Amino acid sequence: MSKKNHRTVPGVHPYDGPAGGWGALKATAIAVKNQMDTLKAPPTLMRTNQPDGFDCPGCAWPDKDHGSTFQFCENGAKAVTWEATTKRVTPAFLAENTITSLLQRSDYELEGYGRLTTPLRYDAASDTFIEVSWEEAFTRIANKLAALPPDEVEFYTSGRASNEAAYLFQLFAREYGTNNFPDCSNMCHEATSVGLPQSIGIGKGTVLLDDFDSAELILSMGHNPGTNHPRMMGTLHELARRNVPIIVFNPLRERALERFADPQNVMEMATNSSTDIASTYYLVRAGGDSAALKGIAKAVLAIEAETGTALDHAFIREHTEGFERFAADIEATSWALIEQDSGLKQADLRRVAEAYVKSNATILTYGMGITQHNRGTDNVRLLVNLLLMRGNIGKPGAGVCPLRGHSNVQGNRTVGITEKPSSDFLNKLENVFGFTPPSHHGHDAVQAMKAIVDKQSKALICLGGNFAVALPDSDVTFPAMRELELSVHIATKLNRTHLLTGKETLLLPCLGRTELDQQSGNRQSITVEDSMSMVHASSGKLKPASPLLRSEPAIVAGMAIAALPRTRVNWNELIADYDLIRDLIEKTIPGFDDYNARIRQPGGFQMPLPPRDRIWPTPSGKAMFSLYQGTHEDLTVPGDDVLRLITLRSHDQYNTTIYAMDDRYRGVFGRRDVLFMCDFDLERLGLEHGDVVDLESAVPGYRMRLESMTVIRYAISQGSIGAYYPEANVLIPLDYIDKESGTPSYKSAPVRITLRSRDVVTPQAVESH
Ligand SMILES: Nc1nc2c(c(=O)[nH]1)N[C@H]1C(S)=C(S)[C@@H](COP(=O)(O)OP(=O)(O)OC[C@H]3O[C@@H](n4cnc5c(=O)[nH]c(N)nc54)[C@H](O)[C@@H]3O)O[C@H]1N2
Ligand SMILES: Nc1nc2c(c(=O)[nH]1)N[C@H]1C(S)=C(S)[C@@H](COP(=O)(O)OP(=O)(O)OC[C@H]3O[C@@H](n4cnc5c(=O)[nH]c(N)nc54)[C@H](O)[C@@H]3O)O[C@H]1N2
Ligand SMILES: [Mo]
Repeated sequence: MSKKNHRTVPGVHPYDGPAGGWGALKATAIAVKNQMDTLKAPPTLMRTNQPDGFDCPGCAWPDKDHGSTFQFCENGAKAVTWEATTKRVTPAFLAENTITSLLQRSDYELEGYGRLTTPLRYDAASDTFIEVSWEEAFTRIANKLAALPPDEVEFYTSGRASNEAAYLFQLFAREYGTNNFPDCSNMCHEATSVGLPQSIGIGKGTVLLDDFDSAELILSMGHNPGTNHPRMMGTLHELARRNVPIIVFNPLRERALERFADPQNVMEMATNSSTDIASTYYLVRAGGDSAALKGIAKAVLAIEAETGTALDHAFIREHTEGFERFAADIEATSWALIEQDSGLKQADLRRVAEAYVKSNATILTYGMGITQHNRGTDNVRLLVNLLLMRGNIGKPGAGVCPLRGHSNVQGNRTVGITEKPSSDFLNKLENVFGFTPPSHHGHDAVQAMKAIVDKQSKALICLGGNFAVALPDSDVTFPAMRELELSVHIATKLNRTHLLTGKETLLLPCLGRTELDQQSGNRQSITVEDSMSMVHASSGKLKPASPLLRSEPAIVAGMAIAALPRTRVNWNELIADYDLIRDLIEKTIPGFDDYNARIRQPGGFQMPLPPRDRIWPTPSGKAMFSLYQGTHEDLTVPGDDVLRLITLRSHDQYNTTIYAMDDRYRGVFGRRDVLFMCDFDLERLGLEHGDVVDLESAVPGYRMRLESMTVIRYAISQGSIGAYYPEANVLIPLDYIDKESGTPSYKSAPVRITLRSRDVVTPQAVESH
C-alpha cells in the first residue's frame, strides 16, 4: 500500500474492538438519553418481547422461549427509544416551516423532530401542513377515491404493520376494487417469496430457532446481523463457542461476523474479551455468490466422485426432481469462470465443500446480499440446490434461513398483502364478505412507482414506510409524486415521502407498538409473525404520544367507512375488538385455526411449514433442483472502470430512518458521505484514501450522478464498492431489477467514478460530533 493512503480523514478511523460489548451498552445509553425520559426508559425497554409486552419494532429475529429472558439488543433499544421519544411535531411547528423549507432538511433531521400528533392536510396556499379533524381527513380521501378508477390507486404497506392492520388494509383495497399492493417486501425478500416456492413449495424459511442448537455448520451469505439482526448474534455466539464452523460470504468485512462480545455474557463483559464468530470469511465479489455456490456444488460433486459419500442419494431420489440436469450444468461450468466471477479461489471453495460434506446438518442463512441483485430469485433457488444435495431440508439442525426485514413483513404477506392473490383466497373473501374482489393482478412496488411516473396511477395510500425514498431513482420519482391527485400516509414520524405532496395530501398519525391501544375501554393486542413463522401477540402500555392518535386498524377502518358507502364489512365492530378481525383472518386464510386461543398461549404458535416434514407443496410434489445459467448476473456493462456499487445500512440506521450519523463497526463517525473501496481498486484507479469523487451510473442510457463522496479505504472485495442507502438511490435506475421478482438490484449497481478533488472534506456533522 502506498504511504499516501495513510492520510487522516475526519470521522474515519478503524474500529479495533469486537462488536457488541461495552460499546453497545454505551450506545444504548446515548439513544435513551437523546430520545426518552430516562426514568421511563428502563421499564419500557424491559417490556420488549415480553409475554405481556410489545414485539420489538426492530427486526424479525425470533425470541428464545419468547420472553423468559430479556435479550439485550442495542439496535432494538434504538428502535424502541426512537418511537417512544418525548419529541413532538406540533401544528405550531408545521405552521412555521413550509414544505419547501422542510425538503431542505436531511432525513435524519426530519424524523428527529419527533412524533406526529394530529391529522394534517397539505395547504398549497401556505405551503404547509395544517391540522384537520379525522372526519374531514376521511371525507377528503373518500371524495378523491370516489372520482378515480380503483386500479389507478396504489395501496402501499411497510412491514411494520400488524397482521390486523394489514388484513383490514387489503380488505379495504379489495372491496374498493384493486389488487395494487406494492409493499416493502418487493424491495427486500421478494426473491425469496418467488424463488423458494419454486424450489420447496413455500416462500418462507424452514428452520426454527431450536435448529441452531443441533446445527453442525452455518453458511452465512449476504447479511450483517451485528447491525440488522442483533439478537441473532446471541445465537451465532453460542454456536461459535460450541466450535460449530460459521463460514461467511460477504464482500465487506463486517466486524460482528468476525468478533463479538455478548453483552449478556458476564465473563466477556467483565474481562473485556470476545468470541471469534466466523471460522472462515470469504470476501466474495458483489453479485459473485452464484459463482461461489456453483463452485461449492462442483467441489461437492468432485468429492462424491472420489468417495461416493458426499450426496444424500436417498433424499435426492425420494424427494427431489431435476438433479441430473443440475449436476450436468455444474460439471460443465469451468473453474476459470467460477474463480473470475466469485473472486474466490478453487482451493477455498473446495475447503467449503469439505466442511459442508462433513456436516450432518447445515443451515444456510442469507439476506439482502443475495436477494437485491438482478438475478436474486435465481440466487435463492441456487442456494436451495446446494442444501438439497445433502438433504439439508426437513431434518433437525438444517435448512434455509432467510433473514427477514421489517418485524412483520412476513406476516403482512401471510394475511393477504400481495398483488397476485390466489383464487382460493379470493373465493374465501367473497364467501365470507359477500363482495367480489378483483382477480386480475395488481402492481408491486416498482410497477406502482412506474405507474405513478407514467401518470397511470393517480393516488397512493401508504400504511407506514417511506415509499419514494426507499425506491431507486429519486431524480425521476420525486417530481412524479408531486403530480398525484391524492397521497395519504399513516405514519408515526415525518419523512421525505410525506413532503412530496400532491394535489391532496393527508398525514394521519398513528399509535406505535409501544403504546397503549384502547378500543371501547379495552386494551387491544395485535399480532405479528417473525422470521421463523411464529405468530404471537404484542401490546404496548405507554401513554400515546398524543390523545389524537388512532391505531392503524382504526385509521384503515375510518377510510373504508368514508370511501365505501355500501361496504359489506362491519368496520366499527371490528375496531371495537381486534379478536373479531382475527376471527375473519382465521376464516379466510389457512394456518390460523384457533387464532385467538393460540395467541393467548405463551410464545404464540407456528404457521405451517410443510417442508420441515419433507412435504413439498410444489406442482410436482417434490423439491426442485433448478438451473442457474452461467456464473454471474447479467453483466450488461463491461469495462475495467465499471465498479459494482453495494448500497447498505449503517449501524445507526433503520432503513430510511437515520438514528445518528455513526457506523461504529465500520469505523465511520459523524458522516454518511463515504464510499468504501479496497486498496487494490484505489491504486488501480489512481485514487487516494480521502479523495472526493463523483459517481455516475454505467447502465447504458442513464446519466444518473451522485457527487462529492469521500472515498475511504476498506476491506471490501475487488471491483465492489459500498455506499449508504438511501443517499445512493439516485444511482439506481428504477427498472434495474430482478426480472423474476421485481426486486431492485440495490446491491450491484454498475457505476463509474471520477476524481473531483484531492482536498480532504470535513462535513458539518463531524465537527459537531
Ligand atoms: N438496525 C437495523 N435493523 C434492520 C434494518 C435496518 O436498517 N437497521 N433493516 C431491516 C430490513 S427491512 C432488512 S431487509 C434487514 C436487512 O439486513 P441485511 O440483509 O443484513 O441488509 P444490508 O445492511 O443491506 O446488508 C447486507 C449485507 O450483505 C452484504 N452484501 C452486499 N452485496 C453482497 C453480495 O453480492 N453478496 C454477499 N454475499 N453479500 C453482499 C453487505 O456487505 C452487507 O453486509 O434488516 C432489518 N433490520
Ligand atoms: N438502495 C437501497 N434501497 C433500499 C434498500 C437497500 O438495501 N438499498 N433496502 C430496501 C428494503 S430491504 C426495504 S424493507 C425498504 C424499506 O422501505 P420502507 O418500509 O418504506 O421504509 P422505512 O424506512 O422502514 O419507513 C420508515 C417510516 O415508517 C414510519 N413508521 C415507523 N414506525 C411506524 C409504525 O409503527 N406505523 C406506521 N404506520 N408507520 C411507521 C415512519 O414515518 C418512518 O419515517 O427499503 C428498500 N430500499
Ligand atoms: Mo427489508
